[in-house]
Amino acid sequence: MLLDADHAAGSLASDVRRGLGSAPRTLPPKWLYDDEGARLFDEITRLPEYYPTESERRILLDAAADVVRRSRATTVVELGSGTSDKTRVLLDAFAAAGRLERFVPVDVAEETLREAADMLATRYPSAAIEAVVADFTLHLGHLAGYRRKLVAFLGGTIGNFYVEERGAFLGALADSMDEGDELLLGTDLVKDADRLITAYDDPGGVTEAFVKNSLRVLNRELDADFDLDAYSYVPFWDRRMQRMDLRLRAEMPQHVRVPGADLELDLASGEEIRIEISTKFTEERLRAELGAVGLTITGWWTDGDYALTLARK
Ligand code: AVJ
Repeated sequence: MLLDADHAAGSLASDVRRGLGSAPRTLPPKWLYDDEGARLFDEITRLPEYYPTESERRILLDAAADVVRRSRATTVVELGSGTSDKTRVLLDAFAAAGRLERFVPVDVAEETLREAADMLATRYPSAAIEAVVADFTLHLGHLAGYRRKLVAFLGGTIGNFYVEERGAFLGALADSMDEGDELLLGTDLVKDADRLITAYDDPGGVTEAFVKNSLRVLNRELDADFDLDAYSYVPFWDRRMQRMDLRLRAEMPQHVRVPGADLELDLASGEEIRIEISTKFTEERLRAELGAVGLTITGWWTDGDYALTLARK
């Protein structure tokens, strides 16, 4: 199942029309990850202030053998696999137990996926590597064909969904699972607001550049004329919703043309566009949300900052 460039461009235009044309103005975060965005995010993961990547890596190293012991899966599916860097720890553990029959990395970035698939085929010669180019927010149904699977969704990406999207996503994911199939989910945890804000507002401004790059994507892909210097970066902790809320604020009135989305915008001085949210979880909330779609927690590993959850249908 391959997505072509037109499909991607079409959904950018409609996402932008829907998101920027509504109040409050928003933009779906998946459009943050063009080549430059992916490079900036990679830089974020190496910032000392941004703890989640390193936390998850350490937890996974610690827990991988345990995950395999508790799991019944012989197929591992990874949503948003990218280079499958961290996943190798998990795959190594499955392979060491003689349980890795198949690995299915799913990602929108076709080139990255091809390179990863070649590397993985060499590393796990006895496993079938079946890369799928797909937007996992739209095409979960395809996964239903895989039996005895563990679906890994790492990196805390689930935190980017709005609460109703998250419910729909988890519901669709559970629908694609058989009885006994499992989910391995990486989530960042609720913690002290200062640490959260620092993680999303590094002094070197890498996160700000990453968030502002979204406007550059619109300028390039949709011929928009956003003046990046007219916006300031406004990250804050939304205590009620338990999420980081990352916005850009127009510091003076802006008239913006977005011909590729057939849209013109008038932003008032001080008006904000929400670019990304990053929801933080508690064990209770995860238990409730997973339980609501028929998934039961069977494993929980944490360093207090970040958690890996294993859940079974
Ligand atoms: C890749 C979605 C997990 O929410 O922490 C990092 C993205 N945005 N800094 C996150 C991100 C700004 C990141 N995720």
